[in-house]
Amino acid sequence: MTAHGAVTPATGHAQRARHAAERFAAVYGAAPTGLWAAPGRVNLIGEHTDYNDGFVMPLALPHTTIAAASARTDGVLRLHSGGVGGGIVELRTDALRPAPGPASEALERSRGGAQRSGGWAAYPAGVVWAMQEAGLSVGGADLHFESTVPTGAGLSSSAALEVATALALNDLHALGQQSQRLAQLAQRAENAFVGVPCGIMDQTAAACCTAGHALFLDTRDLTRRQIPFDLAGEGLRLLVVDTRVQHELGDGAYAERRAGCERGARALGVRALRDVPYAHLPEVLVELAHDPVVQALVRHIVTENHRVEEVVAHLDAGRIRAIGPLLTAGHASLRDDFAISCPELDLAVDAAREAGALGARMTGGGFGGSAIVLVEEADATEVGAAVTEAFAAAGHARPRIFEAVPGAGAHRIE
Ligand code: GAF
Repeated sequence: MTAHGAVTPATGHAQRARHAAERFAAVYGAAPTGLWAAPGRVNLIGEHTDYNDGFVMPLALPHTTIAAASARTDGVLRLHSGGVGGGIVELRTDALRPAPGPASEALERSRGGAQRSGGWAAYPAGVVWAMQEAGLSVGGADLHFESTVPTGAGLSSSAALEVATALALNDLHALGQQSQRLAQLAQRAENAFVGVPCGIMDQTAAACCTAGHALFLDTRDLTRRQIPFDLAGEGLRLLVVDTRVQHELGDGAYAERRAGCERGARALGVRALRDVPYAHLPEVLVELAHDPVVQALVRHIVTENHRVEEVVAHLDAGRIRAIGPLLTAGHASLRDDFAISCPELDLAVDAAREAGALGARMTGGGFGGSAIVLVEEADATEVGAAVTEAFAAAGHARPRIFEAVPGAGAHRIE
């Protein structure tokens, strides 16, 4: 892929860890107690189903956020990022307060306006707040972050930051929480402290994925199954096309879709849209004919849950190639019914398909961000080139294209 699209370097983990430790020492004046990493993700199938109690199937990227950290016992939380300028953000753990509105406002309020910084620090600060709210004692910490997860690309850089923080604090303060519980605390931080009404998929992916697998998650009861996803062994590649159209979950459109789904569930008298059987979809759509917007949202969620189940069945039977058309159908549903695609995502999918991809779809929250493309290994370079050329011809910024190899979930590095 090097000839046609920039490949984001996701390798050099040991080198990055060493660098993070050195930067921590330079910032805080002593070596960190440990280093933890949490990955970004792509979602193979099951989009916007996680706040409808439905099914999702993310896989971890090799791109990670590394947290170098040491415990403190004086109630002080210090945060520093290698990727964002602005120095150390210093907060008191007992003064953290959730607030509605954008992350930066919540953070500003929680620290009494003492220092200014971007909104990024609200994510780790929110994790500390969520842990304390859950009765866990976090006496303070010094944290330094380094990340290779692209931001604003729909690849869950926020969840990687939250989960790296959660895992570091869990170990440093011996909190004894399991990975799924850490994911829930991270989601709570994002929902209540940062103010983004996301589901549980991204944090669970960051905390619980395993290398070589896609994670089949039932977001209602949080049962998980690791499904082998050996692309290389099958002679396949999964490409990620970052359109460079920045996506932003906090801008209202995500919350609007979520509210629409909840309206649909209420109208149908079910707890969540997950409870609408696929077989009943025709009658359900007639019942919702008076509200075409909600009708389309419901159609997406019900068919998408069904697509996840079909993908699982194919993967269980060893038919990886057969999932291609389901990915493409998922994109059409997100574009036409859920209305969260954009011209760049549609072009990435169409150009990849025309160049011979087995299937392609947008991944993540939508309104920009990234697409995934399932392709024969032998066609990968050509398909990547076709997408890049189509973007150039349409006058779009050059996309960043790289390969997704299912990586490990959050773990301690040393
Ligand atoms: C974003 C959210 F954070 C997830 O919870 C999920 O809803 C996803 O969009 C759409 O599937 O990544």
